Amino acid sequence: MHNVVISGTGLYTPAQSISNEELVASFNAYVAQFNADNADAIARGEVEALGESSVAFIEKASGIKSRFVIDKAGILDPQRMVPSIPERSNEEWGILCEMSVAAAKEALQRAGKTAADIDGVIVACSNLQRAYPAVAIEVQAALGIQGWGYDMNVACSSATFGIQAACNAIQVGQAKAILLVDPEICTGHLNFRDRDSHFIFGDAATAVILERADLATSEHQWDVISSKLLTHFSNNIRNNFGFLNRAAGEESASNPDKLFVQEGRKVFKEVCPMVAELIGAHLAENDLPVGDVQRYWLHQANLNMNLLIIRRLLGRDAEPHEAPVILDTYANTSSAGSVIAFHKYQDDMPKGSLGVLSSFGAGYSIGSVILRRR
Ligand code: CO8
Repeated sequence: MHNVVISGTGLYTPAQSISNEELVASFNAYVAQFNADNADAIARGEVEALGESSVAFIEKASGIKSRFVIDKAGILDPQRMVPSIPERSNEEWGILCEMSVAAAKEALQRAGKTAADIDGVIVACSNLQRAYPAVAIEVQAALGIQGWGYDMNVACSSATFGIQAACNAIQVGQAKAILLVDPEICTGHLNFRDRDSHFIFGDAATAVILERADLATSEHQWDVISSKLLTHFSNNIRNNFGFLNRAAGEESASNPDKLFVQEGRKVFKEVCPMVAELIGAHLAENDLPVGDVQRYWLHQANLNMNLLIIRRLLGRDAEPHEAPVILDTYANTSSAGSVIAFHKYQDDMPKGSLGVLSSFGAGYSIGSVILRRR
């Protein structure tokens, strides 16, 4: 069995960003129009008036202040409230591929590797642009990587599950180095007319180079000590978009459940203890006291969730450097979130430092990866 290291990470951040103030102004313009258009029906009690969104609520309930997006204008247009991302010809690289390549180039550069060193590409994310060919094979072609590529989806936990898949292939000698990318256009499957969730997500892509420890040369190496995964079925976060929608009739196709839907409170209550328990058990299995971990790069869905998870783990509040926050400016970028935190908050840590990268989300799915700086 070969030892595996993460030797480089990369990040693609879209150029445009939407503040809570801008998002709420657009949402409330939509609400005013809806309530005016339906005034009579609302007065008769046939239609429920929509309530306004609020900047103060969003920040208090989630910790999110802004989010990066691929297309700001389409989202903020109260007549549209959907990003405008024109279809590309089959001869052009797709947008998920483009984001992946941008993140991958930084990861390769930090790892001191070129495309020729990579044996396989895994694209792991919440929503894929198409059924086939795999986005991973497109990324492979765009970067000139030999070997193989495949796509996988474990919602917000796609990155940690992808890390375990890459580790497995490297450990048994099927690959020397693997590029894992997590391109997330969450705004493409978010219902911006839903007050409960319109503020939650943003767009980004991350990349991770995993390779055999004895071949790694970069200054940014982290031993993958162990990974632990858990899934537990729940209907509390769903997206029923799929290839059978057109077979189910028009009524089904127009159901909002073809976009992201959740029971946010239930998710909060159920997932936090599961995550704290899994990370605690994972560290114990590896004879590592919780107090030895210098940093937790947690999934970035909700600030209050992360504070609670750390409190359960440590028995006290986290110092800011122990559980870095990026969701204030990125919002929830699904599988990219914990990797963005890792990418931005790792270089200050001395050799020997211990950290845990953890994801959690739909499924439910939870991943924990224990890392030590080399
Ligand atoms: N403005 C003002 N008021 C609001 C708003 C708003 N925008 N939204 C809701 N309210 C109101 C509610 O109507 C409610 O009013 P009332 O008490 O009268 O009924 C009140 O505020 C409180 O609402 P909630 O109880 O819902 O508020 P919470 O404090 O629970 O906060 C959160 C809501 C932020 C959603 C919180 O529950 C949360 O973060 N939960 C966990 C979410 C989470 O982590 N989900 C994971 C999903 S991501 C994933 O796994 C993969 C998805 C793949 C990507 C999908 C991309 C689109």
